[in-house]
Amino acid sequence: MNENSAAGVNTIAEILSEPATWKSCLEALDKTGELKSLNEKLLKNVEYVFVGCGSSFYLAQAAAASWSILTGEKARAIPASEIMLFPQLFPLPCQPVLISRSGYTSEVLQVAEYLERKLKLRTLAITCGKDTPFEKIASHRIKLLAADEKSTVMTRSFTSMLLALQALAAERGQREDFLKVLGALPGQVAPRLNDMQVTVRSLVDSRAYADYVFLGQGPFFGVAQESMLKVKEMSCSYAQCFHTLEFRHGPKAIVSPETLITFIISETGFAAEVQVLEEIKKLGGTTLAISNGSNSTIRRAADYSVELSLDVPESARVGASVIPGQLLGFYTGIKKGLNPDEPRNLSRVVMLETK
Ligand code: F1P
Repeated sequence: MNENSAAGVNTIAEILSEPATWKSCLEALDKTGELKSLNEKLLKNVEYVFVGCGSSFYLAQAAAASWSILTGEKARAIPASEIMLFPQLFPLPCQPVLISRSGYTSEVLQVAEYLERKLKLRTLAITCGKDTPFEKIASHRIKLLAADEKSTVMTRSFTSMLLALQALAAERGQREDFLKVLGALPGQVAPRLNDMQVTVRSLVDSRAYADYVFLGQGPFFGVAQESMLKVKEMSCSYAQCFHTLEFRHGPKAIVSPETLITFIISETGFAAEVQVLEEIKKLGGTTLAISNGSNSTIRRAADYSVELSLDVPESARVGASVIPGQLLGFYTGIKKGLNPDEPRNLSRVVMLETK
């Protein structure tokens, strides 16, 4: 950080640029018609396997759940390292979708080589990088250059690549309605950003937390994972993630007022997830509810609440649901005197030495 730039100046700008970035990425994809032609080239009636590392693996989890919901086809997410170390676990036949913001991550490149050269699979690569080895290995590619970040941590690249994969799923599932909804999303989310910032800043300013838990189900589990990673990366805090109802099965033993438990509440699982929220509040945890709408139970059980208030179907809200977690990691890092633009111990890309 040079002496005259404030800590986190790049990261906060990148977070607040998300709606505009989604708009330009989705419009570029629509203009070229590349998703339509890509959809015709990709395999049909096989399982889709989404692959990535770090944030890109959590993006893979959210994308896989979205894919099954939007297309009715089987899909799963696997970290690139699992394919490297346990190739026998890789499901065949399948259509691999490899995710890498940089296009330089060694594990993803190794997997791309293995799938293309050894298994003769035609992989799809989605990246925000320009002229990368990644795009040269893959048979098909989606490039979102406008979504790349200066910062180490992924924020707008995560949500933009997720929305692009959801748009591809909508193409595959012949969901013209969903494509329209994605196009309207930036205009709905932009006016909500200020309220999100006010709520998250008041939460961060109100007290220090000893640790953090993030809970989600379905496509929101990948969002909970990514929110957990943002808090870890940008504020060097201890954070965990579970499927919401899984939290009852042991992990809730850690609940205390110093623990901030964030519920990323779906519509599909609303009643069951809000029940857990009530139980955790009764155990004395400090709770943050991120939902599209609220009700008396949430208002009673959530110490803090972010209501997205988006007039879009549940699947279209998955990307926007990660923004409060991005802001939480950012403002917690700033409060701890850290610089989210240059997180401790991290680099923008994990490139391993070849032995
Ligand atoms: C993704 C990644 C990030 C992590 C850090 C290092 O790499 O592992 O998840 O936060 O920035 O890179 P990529 O393959 O998506 O470029």
